[in-house]
Amino acid sequence: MKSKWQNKLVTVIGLGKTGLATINYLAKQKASIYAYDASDSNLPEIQKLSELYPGKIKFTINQLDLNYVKKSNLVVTSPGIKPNNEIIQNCLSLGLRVISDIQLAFDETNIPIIAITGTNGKSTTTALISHILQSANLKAPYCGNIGVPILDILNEDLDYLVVEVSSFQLTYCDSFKPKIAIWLNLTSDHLEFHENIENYIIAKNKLFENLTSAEIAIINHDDTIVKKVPTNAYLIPFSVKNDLSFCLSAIYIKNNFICIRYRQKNSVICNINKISLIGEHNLENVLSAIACSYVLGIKPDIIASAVASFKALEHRLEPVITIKGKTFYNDSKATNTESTIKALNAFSSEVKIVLIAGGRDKGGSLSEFVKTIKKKVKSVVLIGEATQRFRDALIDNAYANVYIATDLKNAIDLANSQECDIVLLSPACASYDMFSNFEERGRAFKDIVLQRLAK
Ligand code: UMA
Ligand code: ADP
Repeated sequence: MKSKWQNKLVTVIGLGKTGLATINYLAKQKASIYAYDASDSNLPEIQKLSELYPGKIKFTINQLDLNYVKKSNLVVTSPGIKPNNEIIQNCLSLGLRVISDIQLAFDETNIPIIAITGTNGKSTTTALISHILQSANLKAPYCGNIGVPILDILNEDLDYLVVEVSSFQLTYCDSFKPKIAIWLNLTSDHLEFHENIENYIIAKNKLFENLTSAEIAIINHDDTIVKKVPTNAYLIPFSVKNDLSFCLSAIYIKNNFICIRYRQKNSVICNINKISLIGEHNLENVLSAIACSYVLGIKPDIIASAVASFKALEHRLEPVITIKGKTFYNDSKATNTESTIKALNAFSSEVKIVLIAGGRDKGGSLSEFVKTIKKKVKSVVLIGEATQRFRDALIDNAYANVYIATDLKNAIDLANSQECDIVLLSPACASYDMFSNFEERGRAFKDIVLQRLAK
């Protein structure tokens, strides 16, 4: 059978996970590909693909060949390429459609999509929804920004695609219309990409702009920006703070029970003490995941037991080990101050916490961060490029218990030498000054703790 991609040329920008999955998907459908990357770090992978699809793939490194771009029917860009990048600007001025892999997948499939976005909590919520749906025997794998490119699993026979969607990917969407869209929260982040918070909000809004009353938007009623999202979707607000029983449809907590009301039907799902994840922030994730599963017809008892059996993802407030009364937590995924604040607030004020923070500074305001540290943290050990600014912010606000470490090993030793109940790695920073990503940082933390201390 002739593929609709036969005799079509697609330009793919970026040869990381997204670019490679896009090329593999399109080349399999007989498209011709022109691929470009500024660096040669994934050269072996693209060479392998070229051998797999002989004559189909042309690529250049660090030197864009505009002749190929001009002849292209479509441009698929990786999410890490900024909108003001000269290449993107060139493609747009040539009148080319520039889209993300998420938009391409949407164009290509009839599998219903559940899309999850937000500054924090996306991966946890995405994995939890997939876990609940799979507990109900549905084929609903997670994919997207969580680390599994959507195009890698598109050809499988599935009931749902549970897709974590970043603001970067949304920037390059035009007609994306999931069946259910979830927006968890919005705080200042990713300004290096969006330049200002207004652009960041515009990107998030794109998830909702094509929805009609036939689609569902599950949105955080407690977040002043999220609750104002312009959309025609059928709304299901969620709240961990307010009783929303007055709404036509909503999910909320009453007397410690999770209650849902959906199109006039009311159900109680479970007591919040049955949830395995800790912290109020995770309650937001759980409410949105329950609402999503409920509207898809999953029975409350199945939802309740799936929520109870779900384990925290690696690097998200992940308990590592308890040694001599001290529990070590790996929260390496906390790459902004907001998520570190949430992590600290997940513990009672009675426990003594030593916080290991720092890394590549994202430059945002530190005032709430410092306030929370003053309330909840016995001492702070700082690492990485952020050390000086974080130290100054703490000392200037009369918080003196600050230690400066030379590296992560030294930070763990300094933290371990103090009397406390919890040692929490929750950096509030990106990892790129010392590690290749947050996963490597989290694994290094766990390895050092287990090797040096757990003897
Ligand atoms: N590149 C260029 N020019 C540039 C920038 C990058 O050529 O100006 C090239 C790089 O040399 C590299 C490739 O582009 O070879 C990397 O592309 P990418 O940064 O888009 O990364 P991918 O490997 O395709 O991974 C992306 C997501 N990365 C980003 O959004 C930065 C992954 O999310 C996602 O898991 C993956 O697609 C699969 O969908 C990571 C992430 O950090 C975890 N996301 C951000 C976050 O969660 O905060 C949004
Ligand atoms: P994302 O995929 O959006 O980065 P994750 O689920 O991986 O989200 O969690 C990232 C970090 O954010 C974790 O360190 C966690 O402590 C924190 N976090 C998780 N859910 C929320 C939430 N709803 N609000 C604020 N912070 C959260």
